[in-house]
Amino acid sequence: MIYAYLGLGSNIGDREVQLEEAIRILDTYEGVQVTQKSPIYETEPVGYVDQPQFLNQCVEIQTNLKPHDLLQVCLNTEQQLYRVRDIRWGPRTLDVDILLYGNQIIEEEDLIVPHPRMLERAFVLIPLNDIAADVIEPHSNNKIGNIVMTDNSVRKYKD
Ligand code: PH2
Ligand code: MG
Ligand code: MG
Repeated sequence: MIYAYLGLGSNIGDREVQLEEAIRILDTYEGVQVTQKSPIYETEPVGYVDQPQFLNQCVEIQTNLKPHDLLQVCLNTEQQLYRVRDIRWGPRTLDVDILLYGNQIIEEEDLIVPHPRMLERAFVLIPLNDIAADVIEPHSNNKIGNIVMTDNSVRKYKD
C-alpha cells in the first residue's frame, strides 16, 4: 500500500458538491481508499486568469494501484462529473491531479509525478500542507511544511 496525494479543483457548476462527489467516487474504486481530506479553499485562477474562482482541496488516499491505473481512476472520476476538455488551464467541473505517489518520481509522457507545477502553486500547497505537512517532496527532499507559502489569493472556504 502506498499513500498518494491528489489535488482537486472545480470552478464551474456546484463546485462544492462536485468536490464531495469526486471524493465519494474515488473511494468507491477497488484499491483506493480516501484516508484524509483537507479543508476547501476558494482560490483566484492561475495561468488562464479570465475564468471563475476555483474551489481547491487535497485528499490523501491509500492505494495499491500502479500510478497509471490511479491516473485512469482520476480521469474516469473527472468524466463522471461531466468534464469537457477544451482550453488548457481553462474552466472545469472537476480536475483531479496526482500530486504525490509515495516518494516516487515518475517521468513519462502521459504522467509526471510529483505534479510538475505543484511547488509554485499555493492553491495546491496550502491544502496539501493541512494533511501532509511532514510528507517529503522527493525533488526538493523537503517536507511540504517547509515548502508551503502564504498567499492571500487562497482563502479558507470550508473546514
Ligand atoms: N487549475 C489549473 C489552472 N489554474 N487555478 C486555481 N486557482 N486552481 C486550480 O485548480 C487551477 C488553476 C489547471 O489545472
Ligand atoms: Mg490541474
Ligand atoms: Mg488535471
